[in-house]
Amino acid sequence: MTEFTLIPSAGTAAVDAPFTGRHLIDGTWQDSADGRTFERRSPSHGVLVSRSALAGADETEAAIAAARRAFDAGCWSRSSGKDRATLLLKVADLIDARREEIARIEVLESGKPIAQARAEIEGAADIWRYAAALARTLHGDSHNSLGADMLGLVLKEPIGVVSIITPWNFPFLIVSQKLPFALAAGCTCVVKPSELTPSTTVMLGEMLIEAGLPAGVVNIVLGYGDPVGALMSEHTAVDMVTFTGSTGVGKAITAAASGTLKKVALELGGKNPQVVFPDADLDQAADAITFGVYFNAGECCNSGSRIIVHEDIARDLVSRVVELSRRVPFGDPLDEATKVGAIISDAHQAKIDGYVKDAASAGAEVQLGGGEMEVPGLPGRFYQPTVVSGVTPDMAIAREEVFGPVLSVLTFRTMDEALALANGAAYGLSAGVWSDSVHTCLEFSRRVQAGTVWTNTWMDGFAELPFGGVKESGSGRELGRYGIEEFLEVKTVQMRIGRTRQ
Ligand code: TXE
Repeated sequence: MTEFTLIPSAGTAAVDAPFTGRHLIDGTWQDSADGRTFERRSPSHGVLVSRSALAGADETEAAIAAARRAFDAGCWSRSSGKDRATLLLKVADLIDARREEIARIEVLESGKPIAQARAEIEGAADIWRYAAALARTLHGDSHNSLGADMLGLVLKEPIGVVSIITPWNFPFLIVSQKLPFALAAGCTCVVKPSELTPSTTVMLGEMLIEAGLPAGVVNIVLGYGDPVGALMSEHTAVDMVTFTGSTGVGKAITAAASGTLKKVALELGGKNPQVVFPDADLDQAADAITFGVYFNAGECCNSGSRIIVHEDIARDLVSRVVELSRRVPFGDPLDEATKVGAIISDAHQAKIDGYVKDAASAGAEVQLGGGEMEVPGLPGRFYQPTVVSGVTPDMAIAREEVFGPVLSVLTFRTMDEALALANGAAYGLSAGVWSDSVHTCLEFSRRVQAGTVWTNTWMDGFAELPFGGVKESGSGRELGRYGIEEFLEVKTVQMRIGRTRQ
């Protein structure tokens, strides 16, 4: 038996011509003033996928100024919920119409499998539709029990100009967890996608223009954290920053934003525990654990990368997960059968490998994988499905986000021990519990420190349900009704009625 299931190159890597990305500033597509560009090569196929204009401070300033002018002019910020919803729905239809084109670029820039890219884009269109519905239901409160001659109004108003900074792991989905909600609220925006995956955000800009969005309401700048992201965080004309990415950069953004005390919403990393009790359905748990660790090659803030299993069933569970792991198809992201594609960059591959090697030298046992992997016919970077048992809480692999196809297994004896391990990490994004007992599931759910708890399931997602973390996983919530509340400011109006004196 071969050790892993490999999908060789389907031989269809070709990109007719690299995608050309320009900045969208005040309704027009622009190159950088100095003509500088940056390139992205496919992490799986090595081909040149895109060449994008590289923004400096001047382009970033221009984009922020355009967003400020548009907000203050009121063409969007004072428009009706109905008009906003109509536009968001048009964008959703355009996303559906261009799904294949977006998915292909997403695959080539990120290395993720085509079937997952399609699902991500379908999910994104659904979120645009959900945000459209929210735009029409925005309302505040009225208070008529303040006395006969007083009326209190609580208004919800758009917060203003929002900087949106996104990462490379779900480029189209993550911008769609922020931008439609900001727009539904009436905000104007400056968006910076990751320098590794800029192109599908540019496509989204094209769709916004086609749908009829007024100039300056959404501006897109392409480039690096320094200087673009940093300027978007500190600028006095920006009212809020929403960021998804690493905890380190989240802290840097918070520091940069503190000069103006602007609002910051952060969706950062996770070290998500899944606790498996002895009465769990082990077939179901093993299947979901395998999915949860390899989904998006583990390059996922919700990766279920830390299994905390009762010691009586640990051996059984690990052997089931190892067997399932051997059957997960790794390989060419353009092949329909592939479930796990390439790793985003050489540096990231080395980081993943470092965690596994360090754990092994500290006494953990590598039950499967633990190294780089060749996929026939592809020059890119792939990492083996990896299961590491005998992990202890002091090891870096148990505490830090690996962001790769690597599962760490720890064991426990009691609920208190399981919770101490689960809550022992600095992160608090999501957590899971596997048990047949509703009491066990509820007790764990109430005592675990996490923004989302999955019980007897892992990583379902719904536009209706809020998502975000506690502790070093960030602040604020995306999706659900909370997703739009983040972009709203509360204003209180107190009205004295009639001619009474105070
Ligand atoms: O993210 P960065 P990276 C985690 C994961 C991964 C690690 C590093 O553990 O291994 O982060 O990934 C912009 N001011 N996650 O290096 O650097 C940058 O240009 C403003 C978790 O790619 O955080 C990009 O657009 N912006 C995660 C975005 O920040 C700055 C998703 C994210 O890049 C900036 C991705 C600065 N000073 C990685 N520096 C999740 N939560 O899902 C960089 N940027």
